[in-house]
Amino acid sequence: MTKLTVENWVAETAKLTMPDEIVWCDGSQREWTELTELLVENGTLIRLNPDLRPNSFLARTDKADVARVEDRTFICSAHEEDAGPTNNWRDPLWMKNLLRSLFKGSMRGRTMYVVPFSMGPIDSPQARFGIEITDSPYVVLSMKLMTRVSSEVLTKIKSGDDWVPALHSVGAPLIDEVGVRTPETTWPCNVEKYIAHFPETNEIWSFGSGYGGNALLGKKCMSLRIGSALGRREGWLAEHMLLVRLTSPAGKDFHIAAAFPSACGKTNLAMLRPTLPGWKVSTIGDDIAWIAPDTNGKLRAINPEAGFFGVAPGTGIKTNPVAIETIRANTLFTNVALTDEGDVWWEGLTNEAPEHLIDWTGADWTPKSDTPAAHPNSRFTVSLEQCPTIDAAWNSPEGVEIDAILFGGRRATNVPLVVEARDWEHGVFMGATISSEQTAAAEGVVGTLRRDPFAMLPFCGYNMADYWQHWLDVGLGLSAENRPQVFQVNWFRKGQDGKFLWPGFGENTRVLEWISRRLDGSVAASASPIGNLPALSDLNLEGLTVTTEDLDEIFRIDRSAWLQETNMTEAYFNQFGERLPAAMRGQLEILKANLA
Ligand code: GTP
Ligand code: SPV
Ligand code: MN
Repeated sequence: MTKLTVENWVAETAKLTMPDEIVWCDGSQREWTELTELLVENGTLIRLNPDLRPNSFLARTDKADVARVEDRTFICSAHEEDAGPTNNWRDPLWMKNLLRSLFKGSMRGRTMYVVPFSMGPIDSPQARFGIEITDSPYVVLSMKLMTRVSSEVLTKIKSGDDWVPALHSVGAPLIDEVGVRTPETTWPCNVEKYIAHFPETNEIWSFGSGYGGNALLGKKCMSLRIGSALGRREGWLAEHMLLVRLTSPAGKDFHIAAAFPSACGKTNLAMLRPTLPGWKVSTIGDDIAWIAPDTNGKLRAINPEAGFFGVAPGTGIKTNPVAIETIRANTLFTNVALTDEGDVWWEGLTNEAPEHLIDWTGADWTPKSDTPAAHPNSRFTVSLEQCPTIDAAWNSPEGVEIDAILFGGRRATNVPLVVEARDWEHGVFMGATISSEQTAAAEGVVGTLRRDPFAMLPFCGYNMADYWQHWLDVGLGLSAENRPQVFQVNWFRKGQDGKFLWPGFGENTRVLEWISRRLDGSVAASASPIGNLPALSDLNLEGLTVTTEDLDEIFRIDRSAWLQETNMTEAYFNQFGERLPAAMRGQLEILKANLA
């Protein structure tokens, strides 16, 4: 089979989608200026007050295009079992046929942009290249912030490097089949949406949405769904994880990767400002990590992204001062509120809301309004370089060696603040059994508890049970002393009054400190049915105002509730049939026996 060339693919796609014009992008400042001016002119972007927020813009989406659409996300492998019971599956040929009919003429009257990008530093052995074709200038701008867009990528591809074709259309042609023009809207999209992945041929086709993970195809589509399938074939891991360096007062470094479901605290932990004196956290990534065994026999990770697509609500000076500084300028905001001074606002930015705002839908808003001013999934898009705590290694081709892996989620009950896995197998079991209360990051009912194994439920490009086996294999391929230690954390446990028991944010340093002491072996832990727990006296609680009753509650293990949870886990595991790794069933039996 001859390799698809970029030129052929672009020509074929143009023939199918029929744009007015083709523009090859290079991620330059000139391109940024041209496209922002274009979008300000047609009303898609509002330029924020340059005195308050230089070179920054606000986009308001269509009210029905505000989050990832998991129901409309498909894994198209030849065999349905290879997508597994947690993914929506379609036959690849069937899906391609359907997509061809949808993409036919879908760019009429529009410009088709060709965006060459690298996930990872271009010279990294772990980097992967992609080309996104899109008819959305908003997507082009976002890709510039989120990835490394460069014509150097085209040169690399021409010299033979692999690449992922990623095709995107908002599905809103400006001219119909008979040549009649329709007026442009500020957020073109289509009610019919398809986010389709072909993991066996490394292709992505996305139709109908202009929002986030649906449209910025380097992110979830390539770096996680296609990436995870690639990683399985090639012996590495593509993960929904933040990546940080924790430095102790003595100057010892620990590299930590952490998987929490969408809107469960990755960006916040990645930018944590420690409340304990002498400790330091520096940011490498906030959403995705690519992890591979290195020549030292350890796991080494890079952040394939170059920007943050962060949740705005809840981001304030008290909770995340580092983010506030990061977004001071050169930021693209989506679905936040606009102040009368021409700046942005969202719930949690300040304690008190301004007297008057324009909300995310474009309507007048006052503190008396009964809807939020910013959409709960409103976001900021900004380059990693602007982060004041950015780590020196963020752009290094080699990445960093991982010392610890954390799993977490939003759990009002049951799951303690921190618990350590007994060993790798137990750690994989912890990852596989994560459940979390649904957030606004995806369409669906907020607050319902759902399983989100490894925080990868919406992002695993193949059968989840095979993914667990792959995790077992990768870890067991390392020597015991080289395996990262695994922990489960939960910042979200609530008391009887419905309030969070743990202050979270910067105070999470206290948990990181205990973890680092477990890593260097300077503190003991006590065995419990669910794993190793800290002695309260080993947690540094100096200066913290949490009551002893609340602390007890944060660590309380309710055996009957846990037994109930094991029954749910069993039912959950059963859907994977024969493909469930024996080690996972074994771990479940151990847990049951421990609880009995
Ligand atoms: P995605 O970008 O969707 O993958 O989300 P994320 O995992 O990066 O989540 P993020 O850090 O943006 O946090 C989501 C929400 O959780 C925000 O509203 C935060 O304010 C809130 N949050 C983060 N950390 C904590 C914490 O330690 N305690 C509490 N109570 N809330 C937190
Ligand atoms: C998530 O939902 O996990 C995100 C936002 O990081 S999106 O890019 O839209 O997927
Ligand atoms: Mn995410």
